[in-house]
Amino acid sequence: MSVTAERLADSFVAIVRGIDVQKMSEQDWTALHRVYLENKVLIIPDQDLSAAGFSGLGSRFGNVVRHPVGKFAHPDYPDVMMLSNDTRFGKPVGVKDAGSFWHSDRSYMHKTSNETMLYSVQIPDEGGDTYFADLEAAYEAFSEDMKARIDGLRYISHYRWTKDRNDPESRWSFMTEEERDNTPPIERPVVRTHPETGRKSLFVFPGITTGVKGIVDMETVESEALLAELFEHMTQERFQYRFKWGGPGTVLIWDNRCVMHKATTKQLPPNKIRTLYRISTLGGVP
Ligand SMILES: O=C(O)CCC(=O)C(=O)O
Ligand SMILES: [Fe+2]
Repeated sequence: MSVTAERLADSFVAIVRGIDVQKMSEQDWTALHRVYLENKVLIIPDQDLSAAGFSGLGSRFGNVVRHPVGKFAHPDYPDVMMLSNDTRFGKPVGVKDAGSFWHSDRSYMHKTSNETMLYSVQIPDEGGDTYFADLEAAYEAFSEDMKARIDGLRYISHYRWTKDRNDPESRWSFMTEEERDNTPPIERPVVRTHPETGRKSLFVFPGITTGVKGIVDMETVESEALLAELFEHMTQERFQYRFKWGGPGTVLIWDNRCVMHKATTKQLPPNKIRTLYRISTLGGVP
């Protein structure tokens, strides 16, 4: 096979062709891994995967880690989580909205996630796009003064869905006591150095930190002002890419260490059915 990657945005995102992810030689894998680190988000269309095959792709990247909420695991392959707004025998097929706000997966867990990958099973004619933002580009765009100000700062992150825990869509409403205990508030660096590329990126996320305690050892007023400034900066369109799925059979892989992402499934009308498989690999402690 000959792997080709075409860059789709200024600083990140590539579409990869010429590869069958289930039949990669060592050489193909090396090429794929290199373009992944260079582009941070890969789109690989025209794949034909079962949940087992998809799980196998995850294992090439690292140790597949199950989602801290177990309710929507694939019935036969629990490493694979179901994202879906479909129902079967009156029961939801998967989690309806896996995060219609800017975040990085498992950033609230002691060990975060390196890769997350999705595989499209059913895609509506419109809606359900996935947004990405390049947080290395966002960090690099700061002045040297701002970089000096934020380097070394830490913040408190906490796994949560909305401010309102009684909201029926809130994760708090369907997490078990044990799952809640496993997701306590946690300290994180505002700037993270990528363990494989050595590049720095912002590692604080608008959707995960809102309502949480803020920056460690900083007055609340100052912390809130700084977070608001960071969030405004990093959510500018110039750092973003909007991915339109187009149809089934596409693998999407992103690097949680240097990009954030956002689903748009909160706005998806119930007649627009969207079903995907999801896998995440275990990362280190930032
Ligand atoms: O549904 C999407 O577009 C993205 C969902 C998401 O945030 C995730 O799977 O981690
Ligand atoms: Fe996510």
